[in-house]
Amino acid sequence: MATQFLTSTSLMAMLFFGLVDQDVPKPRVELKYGAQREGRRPDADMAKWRAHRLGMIIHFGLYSQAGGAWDGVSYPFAAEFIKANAKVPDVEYDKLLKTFNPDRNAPKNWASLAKQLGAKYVVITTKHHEGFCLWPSKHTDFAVQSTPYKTDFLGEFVNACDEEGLDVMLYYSILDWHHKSWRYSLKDEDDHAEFMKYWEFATLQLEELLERYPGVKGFWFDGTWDSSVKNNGFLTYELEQRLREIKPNLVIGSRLRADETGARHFDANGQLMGDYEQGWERKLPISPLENDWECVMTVPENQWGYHANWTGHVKDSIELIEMLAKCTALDGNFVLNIGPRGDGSIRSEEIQLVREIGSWMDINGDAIYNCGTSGLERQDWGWTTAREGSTDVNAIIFNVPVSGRLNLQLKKGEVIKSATLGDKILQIEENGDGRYFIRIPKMDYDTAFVIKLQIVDGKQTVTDVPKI
Ligand code: FHN
Repeated sequence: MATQFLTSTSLMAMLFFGLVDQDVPKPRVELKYGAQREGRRPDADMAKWRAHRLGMIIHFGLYSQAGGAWDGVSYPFAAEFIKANAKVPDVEYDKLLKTFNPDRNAPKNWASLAKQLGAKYVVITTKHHEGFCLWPSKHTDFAVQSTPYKTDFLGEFVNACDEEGLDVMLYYSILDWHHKSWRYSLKDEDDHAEFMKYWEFATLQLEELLERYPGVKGFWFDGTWDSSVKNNGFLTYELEQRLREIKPNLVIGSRLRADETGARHFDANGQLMGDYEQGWERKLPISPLENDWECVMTVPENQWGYHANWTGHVKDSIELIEMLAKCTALDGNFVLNIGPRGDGSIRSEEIQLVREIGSWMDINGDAIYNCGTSGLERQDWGWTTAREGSTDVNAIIFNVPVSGRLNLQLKKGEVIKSATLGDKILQIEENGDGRYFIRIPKMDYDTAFVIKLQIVDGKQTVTDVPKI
């Protein structure tokens, strides 16, 4: 009796202090449609995607003509949702086909803009939730061939990106407001049969995209949150397998996938499905992640497509540059969204931001491309990045301390050999236990800047270090 009492008391104590949950490993779930791999994908195509660090995503479709308004009423919620926001009937919405005629130079202009940004890859909405396709699809008329533009807008953009040396990823929304067989949930057998027709259509379209644009690097899926998709994880598994059969080196994020338990992105055993974590929409993690990941970011609040009337906070270039530095420091990619107008032109605010970020990247790109976490302790003056296999560190400074001293904590056994800002050699003060102060010149800094730190093993002889 006493033993029993003690046992249940200690069990209660364990439950109270949360020990049971932490210490007892959860039983592994046997999954047929879960993750296909543990850890990061190690091949060259994935390494290239990872090394890019900066990308651009473009939201363009019929909705771009409406600019967030319908019948003279402006809707503040996401402009690309105008059909849903304004409850526009199909027959009215489909009239936008008749006026879709962007500038013929738009594909080249956008590719050149992405290049100016310093992006290494571009994601473009081949079909957003509205269902309109930017390529002449054999499988639907709700596509560019039915518009005055007529020719293959997507193909022209893919070619323009090739000419600029940019990798292309194709955004494809599984959710489709236009296709009559799309279902949000499958309530009965009829729904099921219809949804299978939709899935066949989407599969054919994706195969068509790969056939038409064989050089694309990957797919960027969206609109997979409804129960019709997430409760049928095997469909997403089979689709991913099919695409990889056609092109094995494709990069595909985690948004497509659900497993048979309905878990999305990460399967029921906590393993990432797909090649990188794609859930970082308009937010960033707080520390480096074990898996690859990518953040997509809007300039205003939650507007992806063109909205004529931005409201709320609009990000400036330094805010976006800091997000880019933070993504790199935390081992992720940063992708900036642009929402061109229906005529293919881009608003001046976005062009200005691209120029400012691009100019910063021209000078400081070495601290971003091919870089990732430095493994150093976070400091409140900014972010540190490093190339894989190198102990040298880029300190990217966003908040200049009034003291003129940057605090830095190295890893055990390491010492700073030099600290440079452009061609200036900076003074270093050692404080013991791997703690350092680096003196930065007093001047007006108008943007973030990078100090290069040469870091060596403490056993090496350190010479020529200017001490205070
Ligand atoms: O609903 C879409 C939205 O319009 C936009 O395309 C973003 C991009 O990540 N994805 C969806 C919301 O998660």
